[in-house]
Amino acid sequence: MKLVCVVLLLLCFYSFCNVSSTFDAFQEDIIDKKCLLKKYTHHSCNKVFCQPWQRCIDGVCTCKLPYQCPKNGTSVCSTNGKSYPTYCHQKSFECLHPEAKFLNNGTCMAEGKFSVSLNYNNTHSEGIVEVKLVNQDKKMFICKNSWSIREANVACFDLGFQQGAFATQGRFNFPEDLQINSTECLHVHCRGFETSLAECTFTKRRTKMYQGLASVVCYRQGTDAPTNKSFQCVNGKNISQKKACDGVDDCGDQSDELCCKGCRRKGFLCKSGVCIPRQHRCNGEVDCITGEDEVKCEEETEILTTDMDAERKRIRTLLPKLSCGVKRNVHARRKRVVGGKLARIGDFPWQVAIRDDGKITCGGIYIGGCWILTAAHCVRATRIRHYQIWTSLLDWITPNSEIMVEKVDKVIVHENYNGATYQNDIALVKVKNHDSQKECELSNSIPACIPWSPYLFQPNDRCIISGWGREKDNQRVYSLRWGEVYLIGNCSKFYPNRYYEKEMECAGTNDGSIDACKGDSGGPLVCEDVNNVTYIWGIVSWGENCGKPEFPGVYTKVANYFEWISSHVGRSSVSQYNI
Ligand code: 4AZ
Repeated sequence: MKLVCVVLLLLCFYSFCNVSSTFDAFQEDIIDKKCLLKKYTHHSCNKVFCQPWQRCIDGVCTCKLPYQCPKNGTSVCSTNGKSYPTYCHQKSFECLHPEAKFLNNGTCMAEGKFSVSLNYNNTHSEGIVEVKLVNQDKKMFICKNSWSIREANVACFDLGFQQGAFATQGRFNFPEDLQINSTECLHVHCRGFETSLAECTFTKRRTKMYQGLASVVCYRQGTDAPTNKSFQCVNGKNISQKKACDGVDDCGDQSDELCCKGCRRKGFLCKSGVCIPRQHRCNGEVDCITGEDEVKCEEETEILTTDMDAERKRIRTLLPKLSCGVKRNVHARRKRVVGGKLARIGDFPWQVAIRDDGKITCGGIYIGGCWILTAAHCVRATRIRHYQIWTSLLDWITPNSEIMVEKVDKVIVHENYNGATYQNDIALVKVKNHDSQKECELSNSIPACIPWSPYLFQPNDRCIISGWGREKDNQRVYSLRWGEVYLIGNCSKFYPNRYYEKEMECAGTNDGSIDACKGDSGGPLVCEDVNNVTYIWGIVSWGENCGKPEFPGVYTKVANYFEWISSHVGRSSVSQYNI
């Protein structure tokens, strides 16, 4: 009997250990270790949207100059004593001069400043949080039940602790009289991007004292040592590994939420590998760069309050929007097909053909203005007089009436294009402007969007290729054809030593039946996001043979060339977001 008990106990213990070790494995598993090496933060626009007072340059959210803000709004006062015409103007000034924080909405008042202090402790870095609001004369406490790491981080930023909070609560001794007198406390809500508690929304609540008041311990360098159970934030703070990928920005720079393969209970996983708070799903503001947190929502949310978060959302709606990737006349959806299908007029309004001495040699993609994107191996700067750009072309044996023919003004081949390895197989073609008075545009054509982040689409996403290239059996094709392909990850296994992950993309089908081929080069591999906006994910570049499953088609990864493209055509004409 005794022996049985011991065995049972051992078994129990063993299975318990097993459970906890699989749990640990799970925790390890949801964090993408390779991604952590990139040190992404809330300023990494490959992963997140920039704030409206910032713009994305070279993958980093950079301060806008105040004049780049929308003019529309009401004035805001800053801690430097100056008034700004809008919240965006103040935040962009603060972005450049961090000491000038937000003070209050409206003009600056002589008296009634906002302040935060930590009390009932001997140190300046921890204590019970007390605030004085601008239009109230007495200091007040904050209700504990409204206090989370998000608010605690903002309070610590406000007090000058750049890594935010270490803990949302500490053990502090209240003076007795305080416990009896305080029947009111402030409820506070922050979004996490704030640099001062003054930007958060406060509401007055009656409280029962035993519910408690908010306190905080701000993080100081060297407060704790990293262990194998801790997660190191990009800002240097250590948090518990359990808090990474839970949708809550514990780090204060979001670095614990940007490299996730899955999210814990409180989080919602964006396709881009970012965990956002579950409450942000269907809240009327797009948080995932891929947009899926705001689709399939039951009802539209309407913002009624006039808090600073609502103001930030309003400023977002005022920023200039690019028009790209949206077709004018979308035909009714057709059944999925295997094998290339004939395109109809308006199906691929960004597709162009490049003619060289009367022969269609390559495809190209209209990106707006006078600009066509194509493969470097398709064009040479010395041959511009031989080229013509044909738009709206369907069949070159029996031309349709919509066709336009443009002459070429300029060819820009990527300076690091390597004809032997096909690295940087990308070029820009500028067509001649007919009317120098007007901005250049290609009538009947619609530009496709340039992806600004390599995280917009993922392996297995369904995308579309199109072109006048040859069939598998090398048969000539006279009409524009298209087919569905899937993005393929880990393509080095098909092309060892020839595939460059950062610069190239592979796409195809399991049986190889759909593929680009000779003559499709320079043409588009496009993918649609959740809002049916079309992005140019790849440019047809190379591949071993055509239609062989063991050799998928290789494309130039356009997202990698966002900066290169915008440096030539101008940032404002290619930035869909983050402008
Ligand atoms: C070519 O020769 C070519 N199967 C383009 C794409 C592919 C192969 C060859 C991909 O232009």
